[in-house]
Amino acid sequence: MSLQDFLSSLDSLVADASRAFEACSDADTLEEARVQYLGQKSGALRDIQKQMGGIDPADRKTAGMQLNQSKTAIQDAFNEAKSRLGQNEDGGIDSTFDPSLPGHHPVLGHVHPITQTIEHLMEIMGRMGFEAAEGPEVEDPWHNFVALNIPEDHPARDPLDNFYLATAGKGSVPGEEGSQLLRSQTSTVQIRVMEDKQPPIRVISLGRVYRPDAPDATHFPMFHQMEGLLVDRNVTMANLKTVLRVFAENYLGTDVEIRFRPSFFPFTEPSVEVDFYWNGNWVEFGGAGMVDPNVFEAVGYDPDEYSGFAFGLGVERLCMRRHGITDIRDLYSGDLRFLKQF
Ligand code: FA5
Repeated sequence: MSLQDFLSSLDSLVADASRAFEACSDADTLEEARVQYLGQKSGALRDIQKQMGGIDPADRKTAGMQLNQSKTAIQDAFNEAKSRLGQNEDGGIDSTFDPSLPGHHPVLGHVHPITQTIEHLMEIMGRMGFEAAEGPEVEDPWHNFVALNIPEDHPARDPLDNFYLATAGKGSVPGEEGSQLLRSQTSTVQIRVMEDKQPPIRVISLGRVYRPDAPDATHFPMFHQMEGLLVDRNVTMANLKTVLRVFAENYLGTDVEIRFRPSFFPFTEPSVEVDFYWNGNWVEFGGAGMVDPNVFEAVGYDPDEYSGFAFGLGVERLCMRRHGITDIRDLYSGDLRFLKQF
């Protein structure tokens, strides 16, 4: 055989073998291809090698060198195909995979404890037939004060006790018509619901409220309330007390002690404040009462026909007692070591 023929059969063998290895899609066919081209006994490379004896001795050195190069090229093509199929040269699993290493646990965030609390409260109230309603956080004085029977000169409307938004022109005077503020209570949603719907009504509304309160262990300038409103015929204070008690026992446990204290809110009459007992102290967690007839009139309901109760509870304080959190500021510190516990 001439050197020329020998070299060109090597070239075509390298090309054929590379193509064959590339086409393999699993370990078995790759192994068959390996035997076909690189097999020690009857592989194609071996067959060509056997023809070395027929080559002019002067050309044998060149032929031998080319044979070695071709063998390396075929071997490389095989290795490449093998690693593509996820195996190493030993036929085992990819050598970069170490099954003894600990598993990879991506750090996933989770739902904030206050959001978890909101979902839990909605679920408990939902079982008592209360549907969720929503209202905006940026409000007008009508919904935050006027319709709630809070008169012009009431201290609750003081610009120092509210976050009024800076507005130009009409409404630039805080508290006047056209001005806007971050709602200071979710009672605004009572008005929006009653403006929209006729009784019977049984809603809750959970959301953020804002007050320029100095932060301490139980106060934060932004916090959440759960408002409740039930309007129907012949609603009584006993209904209100029962709903709040059932709610508290469901959320805080049947052994929770709660008490109702007489209080005053412009939009309820009579009014109460509700406390739970915790670590030797009574802690206020909400206000409540029978809807004031003036509020019914503001939304166009007949106060002689309908009666109702309303309540507004502090979501943070409920969450704190349930989870044993003693400082509200921890909830908003953004400290992951704290938040990860929930
Ligand atoms: C009200 O906001 C009334 N709207 C509640 C109400 C609704 C009364 C319906 C009658 C009928 P008060 O200002 O007391 O009430 O707030 C209610 C609850 O919000 C408090 O009991 C407390 O749990 C929570 N709260 C008040 N201020 C803060 C604050 N700065 N940080 C955290 N929680 C607060």
